[in-house]
Amino acid sequence: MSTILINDVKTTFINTFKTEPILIFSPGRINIIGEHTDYNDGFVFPAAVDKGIAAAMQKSDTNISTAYALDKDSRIEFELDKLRPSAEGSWENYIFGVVAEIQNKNKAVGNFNIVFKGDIPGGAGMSSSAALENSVVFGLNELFNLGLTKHEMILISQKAEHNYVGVKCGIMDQYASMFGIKDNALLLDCRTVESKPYKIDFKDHQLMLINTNVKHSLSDSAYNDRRSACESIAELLGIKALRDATETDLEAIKDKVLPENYQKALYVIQENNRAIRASKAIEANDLETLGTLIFQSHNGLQHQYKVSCDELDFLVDQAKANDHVLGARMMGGGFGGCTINLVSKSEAKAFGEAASIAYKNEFDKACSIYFIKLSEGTHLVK
Ligand code: GAF
Repeated sequence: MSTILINDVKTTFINTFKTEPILIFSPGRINIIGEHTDYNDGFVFPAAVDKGIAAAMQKSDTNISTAYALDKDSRIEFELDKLRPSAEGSWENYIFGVVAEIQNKNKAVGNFNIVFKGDIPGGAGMSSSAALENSVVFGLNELFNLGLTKHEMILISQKAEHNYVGVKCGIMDQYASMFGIKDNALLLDCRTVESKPYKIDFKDHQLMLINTNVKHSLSDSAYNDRRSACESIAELLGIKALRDATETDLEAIKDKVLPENYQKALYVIQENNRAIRASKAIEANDLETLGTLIFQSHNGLQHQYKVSCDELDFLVDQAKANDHVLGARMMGGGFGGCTINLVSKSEAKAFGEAASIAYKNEFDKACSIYFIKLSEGTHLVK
């Protein structure tokens, strides 16, 4: 967690609202494997990181609430009884959505002020949105003694995303951001919404992210389309979610579904299995197998689920061509953002530099390298 971020939001809050705020840090996340499995009730393997959103919040004694996005230097005032979604893509939807979903649970939220700032670049696929939603619900729970459990809070954040942002996301991002444990990744069962922590110490290997610094448009609608394709195949199979299907089940209805949707469902079933196998590989300290599963995950996301893009594929190809990288894949919703790489510690810097040069030559733009630390979930900063 960056103390600079915390100090920035605190100072701005005090200068603007002339009162002492509570301070919250809410992290973004990585995901080792298990992509697009969460809304299929499947398994994912995320971890909270040391980058995220810092928020300063306090009750307001006026009839107006104010939200101040310090990164964008953008401020908005709003009335709590008149909340509705702003235009698509507006940052305030994350805040309005959380407040509205708390109200829907018949919990009384009073007026409040918030200043927030983050160090996850938008579109990186590291869940800056879940981090923001969680910071707001966590802060409001504190300020107004709402008595919400962390599980209730993440469901509020998820609904905010569904109903105010318009992305029918699963629960992975909100869960990882809220429940993160330092130095651990969480094997999360998205049906029970319970997780098992795995201490991550890859000895002479480490995880490294490379951000393509691109986010292709239409990613939200493509995401929602994928989700409904999965749901309709589950319905056809007569099961609650694709998590309950085997490849044999799917084979039996192959001629009843479009070939592209068959491939998508097959990807989900296989990826769910990969997430479980990856947890076993980590338990056995078998990094070769983990790396192979990670490469296979990308292959499925690229060719079967079709949520990758040229920039991501290029970076994964760079990883494949480098003997010091055991696995690499796109991470998050797709169509841009980061690759996650399992790379030898001694060669990580050199690989990052070589991939950056190659990327610049190919696309005439820069990628960014992040070395992350697995960190604690959403918390108050004293
Ligand atoms: C996005 C969503 F928000 C998650 O719920 C998850 O589906 C992910 O894409 C893909 O695994 O981050």
